[in-house]
Amino acid sequence: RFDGVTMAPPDPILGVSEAFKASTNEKKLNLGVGAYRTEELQPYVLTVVKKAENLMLQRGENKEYLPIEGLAAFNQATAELLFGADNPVIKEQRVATVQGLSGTGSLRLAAAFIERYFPGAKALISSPTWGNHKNIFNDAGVPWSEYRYYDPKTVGLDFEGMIADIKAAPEGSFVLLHGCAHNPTGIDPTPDQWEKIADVIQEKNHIPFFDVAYQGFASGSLDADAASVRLFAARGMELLVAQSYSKNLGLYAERIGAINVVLTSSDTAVRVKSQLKRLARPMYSNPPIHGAKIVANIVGDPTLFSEWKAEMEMMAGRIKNVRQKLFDSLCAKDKSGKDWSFILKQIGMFSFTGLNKTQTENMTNKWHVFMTKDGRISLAGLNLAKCEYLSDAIIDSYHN
Ligand code: PLP
Ligand code: TYF
Repeated sequence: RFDGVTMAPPDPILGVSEAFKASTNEKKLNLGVGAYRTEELQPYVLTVVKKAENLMLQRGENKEYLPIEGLAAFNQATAELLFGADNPVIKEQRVATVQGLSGTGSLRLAAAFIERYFPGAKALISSPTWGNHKNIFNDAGVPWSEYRYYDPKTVGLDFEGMIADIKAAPEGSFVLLHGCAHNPTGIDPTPDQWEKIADVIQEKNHIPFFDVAYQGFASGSLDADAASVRLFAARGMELLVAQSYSKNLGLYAERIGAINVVLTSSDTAVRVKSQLKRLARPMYSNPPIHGAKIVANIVGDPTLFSEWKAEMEMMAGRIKNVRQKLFDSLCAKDKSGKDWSFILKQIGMFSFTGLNKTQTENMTNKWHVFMTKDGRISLAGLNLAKCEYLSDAIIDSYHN
């Protein structure tokens, strides 16, 4: 009776890792998935995470079910990291926070909430965006459309287009924004542009919906990377924020994150939280405890907290170093006069190279550089030693 089931297409990002594994070429380089690697190109478990896990073992912490909303100490810590502990939204208890199954699960829970309480409301997503955003809204039954974001001519932000499309959307749309380090482009609005985006969203009675997957990982500073979200919260707006600890704490497989809804009263926050729990219960009952305890233990201990910040700066710093080296190497080798400065202007673990589909195929087929077809490369999968090789591959692919 299952004979009619057709083959599902592979995930365009995770499929790249499969192709990489299958390659036998010794020069192969995996710049597909956004996962941090050391300078030796190995996965990295943060020292501070190991310390927190040891502490948990020593204390003999149990593995009883968490409540539906997750670990209370985690929920408190995660909202405070995002908004700052002395933010009025925290002080006035105007945030409904529910622990989610990392960024993806938190986005999905929020999408289910939108579908239930704002039926027919549209989500607006950037063009391009992280591929899973479309899947999430499709599966939740939330209609979506795109707003202009990337301008191929400048390899920068199409700010005019973005503003025009947000303005043209039906009132009360949910505008999905990347809090920092836009995936896949690495292009973020300036503080001034964020203010203007907030202006149009307010004008149109839209609801901002932030996806924060890289707090602290983009610039190395937790506060700097939360500036966009805080700017909106300071205007007294209602907004949603999905958080992930996959990148900034390297907890990819622990599935730890949260959904935060900022409301105008603590009373509404209590009711919204109760409905988020109602949606979570039939989907997965309650979230996993391990990652939540790691985060709560690290943030709750001043020594561990500062160790985390140092390791995060180290990771962000390594990515900035390869970014610089790749730029230097491209400038030194390329004789065409092409302006490569966009590489230095981009933020976070990704660089959008502007390579088209045929050119990315040349990258993979001829040079064994595995990357997504949209021209994105993950600098987290690059080390200083391979920058020259990569720049040869990019120059060859551009001019072929
Ligand atoms: N949103 C964006 C923009 C991402 O890049 C990612 C992946 O890192 C996520 C959400 C969610 O990832 P996870 O489900 O591992 O937290
Ligand atoms: O964009 C990336 O590479 C990361 C990791 O289904 C990722 O966000 C990619 C695909 C996916 C889940 C996570």
